[in-house]
Order: sequence, then C-alpha cells, then structure tokens
Amino acid sequence: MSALQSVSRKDHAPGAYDVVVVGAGFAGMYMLHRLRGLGLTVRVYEQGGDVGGTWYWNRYPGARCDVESMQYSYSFSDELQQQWNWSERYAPQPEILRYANHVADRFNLRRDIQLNTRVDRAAFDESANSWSVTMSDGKTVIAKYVVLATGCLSNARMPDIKGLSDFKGRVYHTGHWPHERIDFTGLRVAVIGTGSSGIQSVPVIAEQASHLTVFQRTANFSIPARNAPLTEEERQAFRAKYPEIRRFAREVARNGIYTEMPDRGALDDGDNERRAKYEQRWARGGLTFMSVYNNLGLDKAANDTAANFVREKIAEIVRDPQTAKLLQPNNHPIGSKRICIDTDYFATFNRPNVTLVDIRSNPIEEILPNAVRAGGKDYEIDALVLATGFDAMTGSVAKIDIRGRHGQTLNQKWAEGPKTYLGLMSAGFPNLFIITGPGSPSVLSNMIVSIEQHVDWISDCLAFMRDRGFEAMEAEREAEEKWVAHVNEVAHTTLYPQANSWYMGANIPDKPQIFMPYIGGVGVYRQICNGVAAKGYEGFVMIAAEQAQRVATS
Ligand code: N01
Repeated sequence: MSALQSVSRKDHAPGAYDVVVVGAGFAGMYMLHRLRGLGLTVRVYEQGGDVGGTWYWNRYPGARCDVESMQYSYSFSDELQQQWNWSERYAPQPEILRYANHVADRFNLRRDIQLNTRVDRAAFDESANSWSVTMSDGKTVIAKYVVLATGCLSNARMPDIKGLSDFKGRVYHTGHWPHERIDFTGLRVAVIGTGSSGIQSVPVIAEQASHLTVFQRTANFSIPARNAPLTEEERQAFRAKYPEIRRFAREVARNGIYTEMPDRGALDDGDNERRAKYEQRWARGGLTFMSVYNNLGLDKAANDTAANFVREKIAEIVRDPQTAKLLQPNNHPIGSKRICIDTDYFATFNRPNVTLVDIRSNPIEEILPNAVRAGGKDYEIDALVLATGFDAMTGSVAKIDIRGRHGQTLNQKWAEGPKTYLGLMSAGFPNLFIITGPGSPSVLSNMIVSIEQHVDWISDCLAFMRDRGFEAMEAEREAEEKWVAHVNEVAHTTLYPQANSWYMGANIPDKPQIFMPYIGGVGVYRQICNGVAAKGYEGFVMIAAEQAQRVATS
C-alpha cells in the first residue's frame, strides 16, 4: 500500500493529509472538490478572510471581469452553469465573489478550508517523501503533496516612491482594497497607474471625487467593454450552447474564449474592409477585438493597423488634443501588454474635474504629506490610489519559503527566472504542483478554463500514482530545460516580448526579464499535457516507495 493510500483512510493521523492546497480562490476550491472526489484527505489554507482569491482582494471601484461572465465561470458542474444567473455581460466584483461563496457552499467546501492562515514554509522531507508545511499560526502539518493555488496576480506591489509613508491622507492599493465602502465624495484623489485596475477605477472615482489626477507612466490600449445587463433570453441561449462553447474554449481557442476564429491576416484586407471590421469589433467591445485577424500578435505591420485604429478612436473621444495625444499608446504593440477593457475610460478625461499628468516626461519626484510632486509641480490631494500592479506569476510563490531536495529553495532555483516543466512542476521539488504557473498559458487565457485543465490534469495524475503504487513524482531536469526553451522560443516568434510588461517581469526592479506564460494557446497546451499523461507522464520521474528511499539517500 502506498503512503498516499495509507493517509487517505478516514482515520488519518491528525496533522497529516494527502494534499495541502495553498489558496482558496477559483483554483484552490476546484482542486479541493476534485481531490475529495478521489477520496483523498485535503486541507486548504487561505490567507484571506474568505474564499474567492483575486476577487476577495480586488474590491476597488469598477472592478469586474474582462472575460464575459457566462464564460468566466466553472464548467465542471452542468447544474451550476445552468442555474447560476449572471446579471451582466461582465459581472462586477461583488457578484463574482458571491459566486465563489456559492460554489464553496454548494459543494460543501468550507469544512476543509482554513481561512486567515498564510502558508509560510514548505519543506520536502526526502526520507519520508512528504512535505512539512508550516502556517502563520505556527502549526505544522505533513502532506504527501502540496498544490500551489496561489494565483498569478496576488502579490500586490507597493511602488518605491520617496515620501510615500509620509502622506497624511489614506493610501489604497487596488489589489488590496479595504472591505468597507470607500467614498471619495468631495475629496481630491490621485490614481497612480494606468493598467487594467487604473483604467477600470478611474471613471468610477471621477464620478465621486471633487478632483481626480491620474498619473500615467505608460499609456495603455483599451477597448470598450460594452457592458450591459444580460437578459434571460441571452442567458438561455448561452446555456443551450454550453457544450459547444466549453469544448471550443478548451480545445480550439488560443485564449480559452469562445469566439470566431480569424482566417486571415490584417494586411489581406483593403483599408475600407479592415476598418469596417475593426469598427464592428469596437462596437461589440471586449477582448475579442484582438481576434479580428490572425496575425495581430505576430506581425508588426499588421499590428500597427489595429493600434492606429485604437489611437484614432482615442483622438475622437478625448476633446483636448494634448490629453488625447498623451493617452495614445506609442511604445508597445497593441496586445503585447495585457489589453484593457473599459467603461468610459477615455471619455472620463473630458470631465472638468479630471487631470492627466504624464509622469514619463515629468516623473514623480516624491509624495509630500498633502500632495504628489511631479515635474517640479505639486498636485494637492486628500487620498492616493495606487493601481501599480503585482509581482506577477512568481510573486505569491516567492513569498513562501519552499525547500525541495537537498534544502534548495524555489527562490534560489528561480533566481534567474522561473523554471518549470509544463508550468506544473519544477525539478528538485517532488510532489509539488503549481496551478497556472509560469510556463503554462494561465494569464494569457480565460483563467477558469486554464484552472480547470490544470486541476483535472493533477487529479488524474494523483489517481494514476495511487493506482500504480507510486510514492513520489518529479519533473526531469532535461524535460524542464526543453520546456523552458520552448516557452521562450514560442514567445519570441510573437510581438509580446517587445513590451515592458508584467508578463516579462519588467514591472519589478531587478526581476529577471523572461516571458513567463506559455503563448502556444490553451488548445495546443492541453494536447501537450494530455500527450504527456498518455505516455505514462513522459518527462516526469515516477518513484515507487522503495525506490524513493534510494533516491533520498543517494
Ligand atoms: O497592474 P499593471 P494592474 N510609478 O501592472 C504603473 C489583471 N487585471 O493591476 O506600465 C508610476 O497592468 C504602471 O506603469 P508602467 C490583468 O491581467 C484584470 O492594472 O509600468 N507608475 C502601470 O500603468 C492586468 O493586466 C482585470 O509604465 C507605476 C500600472 O502602474 C493585471 O491584473 C482588472 C509605478 C500597473 O499596471 C494587472 O493589472 C484588473 C511607479 N512606481 C487587473 N509602478 C480585469 O478586468 C507601476 N506603475 C479582469
């Protein structure tokens, strides 16, 4: 009997589990559900005060998903997807959080989730082939497997700006927003950062603030969301087509979103036809703007046609020509940074109470107790909103002291950039899985599609190991090196590496600049993962109990 089978009995030792899952967001919750289905004992530790992960923390004004809710939702339970009523095309954060809570209750997940508990340390015990996991409450448990469901955008980054701690008003980070309602009515507010979080929050804050000053370092491409309430007919039409929609999103789409697949490049159409297509997608709104043509991410000349179209739209919307010019992105191809989806972002700069400050040419010098000083000018404010992003993809993992074979830490191993095989495991760290980790499509896709694929793959893998009496599993170094090279090679066939994006780690000083997600597409990636499993987990070493002892002592 394998150790996995022995601890999966009901009378397992206190403090010993088959699996510890870190995080109770969408990944951690579904992981728990699947592992329970295998009859395994599982403990989930969650730092937040409730389930929901990114949707628990990102409560800033205007926060909502940028993939349509009928698709940004679990597909594993047909009853769930048939019964849940999304109210809008892009549900607002409180509704997505309600959905996460509903899932936790509906599948009775809470009894295995310990909230308000951070995992601080995980050390692999080579003699026992298990992990010793220590939490912020000082307790340590033993687990055969650890699954990191820590999210890709969970480690909010505070910018290193002189004087920030001297500011006398309140400071908010969009990724760590307070739970109580924040009312900016009558206040002079500054927003620093114009990524998705800034672009979503600016129009809402502008409606409340007496004055809003937006500090922009890099102008970003943004497409109108065209958000609207969903009618019952629209929901029913979607539900009736769910089998096909979900199949397409998993197997065919590059980004896990059901939409038309482009069959031609941007330069294959004449100017008028191309413009008509962009107009149509602009009117429809949303992320699928980028799939009008099949070469926008690959060919700079093709990309320029889309980028120029959006720049023209900005100039049409924004009345002041100087402000419009500043809002027109000009230092990266469209889509090479995560494209933003907005509601009235550009039009907000027509309001008399909104000012745009270009901090690329006039950098912020310091924060004073009552103002932001940039380009020698003081902008007086009462409240400061930092929409400055995250230490993405690796940041939340790096906060945990993870020690694998021979005491090597994951941070040491990843010092020059994350190294994984398929984004799922890292050599030298047996029985440690990562959900939507670097090296997998993750942030380039509809996250829930990618989460479900990883969770299913890991669950099938654990069942395989149990059925064959394997004790430990580990990525082979050679397979990992080949995969890292492949991820890098595919990225460099695209325009993505041309932007200083968080995909590249470029937003964090001294972080190695490597394109982290796998850009080959979710359908292709799923086939690769399935192929690896079909070949008995090719590229992974599976170790039986006695063998494991030999590896540990060698
Ligand atoms: O963060 P970002 P985000 N001084 O890193 C600026 C997802 N998301 O939270 O570009 C001044 O994109 C920085 O400037 P620059 C989505 O995947 C989804 O907005 O580095 N400025 C940039 O403008 C998204 O991509 C939704 O020059 C500083 C901004 O801050 C990801 O999360 C909603 C600075 C940071 O932009 C991250 O988005 C929200 C400094 N020291 C987020 N440091 C949905 O719609 C940084 N900046 C689902």
